[in-house]
Amino acid sequence: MSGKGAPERATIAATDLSVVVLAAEWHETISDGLIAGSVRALDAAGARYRVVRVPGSFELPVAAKTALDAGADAVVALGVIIRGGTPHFEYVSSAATDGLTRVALDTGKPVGFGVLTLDDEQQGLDRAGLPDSHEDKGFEAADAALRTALLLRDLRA
Ligand code: DLZ
Repeated sequence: MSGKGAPERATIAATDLSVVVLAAEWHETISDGLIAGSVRALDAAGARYRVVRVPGSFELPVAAKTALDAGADAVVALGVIIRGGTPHFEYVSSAATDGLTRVALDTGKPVGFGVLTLDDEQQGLDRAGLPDSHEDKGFEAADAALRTALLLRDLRA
């Protein structure tokens, strides 16, 4: 997937939303960039949030479910999974992706998807919202979570 075609978006106001940012501990530089991008989006919208580290991307779904069941309006799930020489990449990527999708559907609450599945570290540095990056996937994931939370509220009204 390329990042081309992403829409231009105006700033939103989400001062009454409470968000949990979950970030896997693997690949720290990229992961820190993703967290900073998410925080930029949440601060810009005025949302309340906390950032919680989880051991790895495999643990993101259960942490997301727990945070949403405990009352969060939305979760932003951040992870960095880099392909290695074994099939582990596919298992962790699928578990994170399928698990987070299931959590969103089971809870009826948004999960911003900021899990990068990469062939190498450079692809992550290019997408991590760092000074030399050309994409900011952490910001995009948080922005999508907030917009979806507001959209779902509107649909339920
Ligand atoms: C084991 C593992 C490996 C090999 N690679 C990654 C990775 O690139 N990114 C990531 O977020 N987590 C990785 N993990 C850890 C798993 O997600 C998980 O934490 C462990 O298998 C323990 O359940």
